[in-house]
Amino acid sequence: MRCSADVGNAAHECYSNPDHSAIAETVLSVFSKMMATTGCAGFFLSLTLALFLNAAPILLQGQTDSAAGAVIELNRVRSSSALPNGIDVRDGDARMQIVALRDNVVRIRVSRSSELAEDASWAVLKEARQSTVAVIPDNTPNAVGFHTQALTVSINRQTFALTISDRNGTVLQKDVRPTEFHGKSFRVYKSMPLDEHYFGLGDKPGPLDRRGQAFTMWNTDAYAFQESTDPIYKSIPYFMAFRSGRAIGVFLDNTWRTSFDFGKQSSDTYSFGSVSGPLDYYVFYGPTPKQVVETYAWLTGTTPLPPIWALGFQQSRYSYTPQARVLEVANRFRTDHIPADVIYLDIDYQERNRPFTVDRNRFPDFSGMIAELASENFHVVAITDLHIAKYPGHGYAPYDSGLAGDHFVKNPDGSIYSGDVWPGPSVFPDFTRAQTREWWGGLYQEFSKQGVAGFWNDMNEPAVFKTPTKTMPENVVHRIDEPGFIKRSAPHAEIHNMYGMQNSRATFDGLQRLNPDLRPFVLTRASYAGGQRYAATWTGDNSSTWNHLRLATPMLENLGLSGFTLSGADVGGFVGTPQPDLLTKWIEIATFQPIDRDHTEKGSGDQEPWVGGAEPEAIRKRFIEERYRLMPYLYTLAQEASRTGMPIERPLFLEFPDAAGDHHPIDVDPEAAGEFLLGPDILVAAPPYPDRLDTYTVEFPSAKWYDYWTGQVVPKPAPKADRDPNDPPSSTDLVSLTTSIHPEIATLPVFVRAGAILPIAPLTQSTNEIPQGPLTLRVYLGDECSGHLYLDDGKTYAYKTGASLQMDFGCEVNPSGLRIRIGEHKGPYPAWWREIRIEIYGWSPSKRRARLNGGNIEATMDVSPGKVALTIPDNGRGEVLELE
Ligand code: MIG
Repeated sequence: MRCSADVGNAAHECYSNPDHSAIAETVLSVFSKMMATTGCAGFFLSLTLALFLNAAPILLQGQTDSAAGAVIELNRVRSSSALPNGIDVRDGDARMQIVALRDNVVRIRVSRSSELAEDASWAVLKEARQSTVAVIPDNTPNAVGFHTQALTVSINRQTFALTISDRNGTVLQKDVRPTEFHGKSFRVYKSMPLDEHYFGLGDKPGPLDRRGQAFTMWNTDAYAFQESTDPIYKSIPYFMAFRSGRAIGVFLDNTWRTSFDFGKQSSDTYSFGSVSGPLDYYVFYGPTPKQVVETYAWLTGTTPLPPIWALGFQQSRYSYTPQARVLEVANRFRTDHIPADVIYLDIDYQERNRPFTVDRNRFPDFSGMIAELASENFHVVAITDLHIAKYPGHGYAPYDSGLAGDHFVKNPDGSIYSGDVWPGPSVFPDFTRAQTREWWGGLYQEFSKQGVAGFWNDMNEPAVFKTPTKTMPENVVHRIDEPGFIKRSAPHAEIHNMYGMQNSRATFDGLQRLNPDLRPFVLTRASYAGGQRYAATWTGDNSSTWNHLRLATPMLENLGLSGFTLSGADVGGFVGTPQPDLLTKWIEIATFQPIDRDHTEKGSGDQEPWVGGAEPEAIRKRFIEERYRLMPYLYTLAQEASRTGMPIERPLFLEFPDAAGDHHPIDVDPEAAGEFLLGPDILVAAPPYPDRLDTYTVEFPSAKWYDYWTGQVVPKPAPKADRDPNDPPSSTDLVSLTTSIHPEIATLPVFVRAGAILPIAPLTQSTNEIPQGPLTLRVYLGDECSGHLYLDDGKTYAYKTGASLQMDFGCEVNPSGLRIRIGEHKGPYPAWWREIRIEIYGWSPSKRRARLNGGNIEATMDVSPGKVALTIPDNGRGEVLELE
């Protein structure tokens, strides 16, 4: 085994470990590592595969399930029965049940035995799982199946191959090999068309498109992860396949160690499988990628509307201490007039790293400090790791009450499992018990009373020190005691990937109980599909390198497509100290990303926006200010995300699936690398390699865009004179607009879609401040235009009972001029403005005449090349402004 030292070590360990399932898992993990290791000779992979296929059943012997060890393939339909909402098909004991939840959503459950696995899920909402739609059975000599209004599902009688097509017969997904079970493990193989692209799987590093790579889902503390590191912190076994303008979603709802291969093992096949647990997956059809995003949100939920301060600038480090330093950093933002909303307390505020304690030496007046920060409009987010110090007999309440309530996970012999983490020997809450989550939530009472605004759940993979697996043994016993689930115990191997999700759920629910009026803010590192319902997330311990700045964009885009709409990467990088230019560029780009949090590790140099002198500080300040001006737009996006699951940061193909003539996702073009969208309207065209000073080309996903900073229309490029009509078209020939950028440290190219209306606020230093002055609407003329605004108190749940304000905006150009419609104030929440300043780009008046609601007005039109501006009153009843 020369391929990888890792593999050798793991194999060595597995033979000295007497636990059978652990051995099988290690073999599988070796297998998936092999699959993920580049540079391995293909023959060696197949050798390992063969080895695995033969070895696994033997290694699995001794498990209680009688089917363990058996190799089962589903390769012939022996019987089938139609269901009102689907079909049940058998091959011997093996069984496949497919039901339609909606016309465009099917759920596929396969079992080696006639019993299907328990119908319960940590990810998929009950209402979605229980939703049904009537289907029409199809029965031909070759196939059995059914169709809905949107999909045809057919299973070949001779081969058991499942094909899902749209109603025009376009194949969306197709088995290429029989589904197989080896003992408890299974794998499903689908055909992989040449022009299909794969997105999602959370924030796994690497290119946006997952094609050509293989991935393992096993939540891992991946300090200093790199572009090829897999797995990292989260497991989101969900992807979107996009081909020729059509998208499907595929979600494998299995919390065990799962793996996905997009053509790495075999270039015409993608596959997914697990070491154990149910074969239970959902396939859903768009056709647009947005519809797929919405359906995934229907299945697994959305990120709830966050407090607005979570969208402000956040400053963190490992760790700000003592108390005076925390205040000093916060004060510097105010004296330098750099807007900011949040400051973080990392583990060193605690006494000996014991969660839910405060080190009184370093923080002599903790609640006084919180109050002082609050008076300066700073919100404090405190870390509360899940590991509870094993510290009996000292009145450490989290340990004492957890022990009394039997809240900790156990070893197979019934003793409490203990592992070493920051506090030293620690015990771990059994978050899959509803009562344990309730107990955990109660631990926040004191901090919550003191006014700590948000909480940070780190290390919840869970990370454990002094063990080669970096986590707890896979046979540690968890208990599932949960409405909707059969009460039972479960090995860590089953719980591991959603342990962090349940940790953040316990935190979120607990905070809601403690403060029913306030929206909690929880930041989690580990999670599973559906975890977006409880927490925002960040991408973990990245590095202060230009390459990591580049990597953050596809990571956040894929997280967004995977349900996590509120996410960020440590700005400036966690590991190491960024050069001033790197920090500057990172702050520029992160200005347009959902969570904007500067964070760094212990021992690194300072990384606040002022580091490096007045010149870089001024640039960074300018960008952070821009984020605050954009707050109405950002918050409106967060509200949209909470309703529909639409990400805040979006790949181009999500908004423009047909951007290229051949309908490929233009994000994969080298000319679009580095680009992303903030919402539907703002295109950030960061350099593909942000450290390079070479001129680069920006490819636009549609024909007309404006420069965000100047308001000027992006000029059409001159046709290429040297273009030989016989040359095959390059990717940039397939799109209608490109531009050339000379990168500079002080600037970031940002563009606005023609037809957008952006709501902009006067600058504030924190989201607590009420903006003073008019709301600005920037109208970027297109064939038509529209925009939307959502506003509420930014903190409470009053919006749920109607206390919000929504407005729609529109415009039309007609022969006599331009007509701008400002919608009425929908909802009673009071606007902070009395006037609206309208800035129109891409239009010039002929008569400089303005009429408001049919009457002439006196407003002065401020006319400059390409821009017209005027201010009008907004009484909330809706306005029509006509300009000539
Ligand atoms: O083992 O709390 O990813 O953001 O600063 C390191 C200290 C523990 C890892 C987190 C990082 C945090 C750090 N934590």
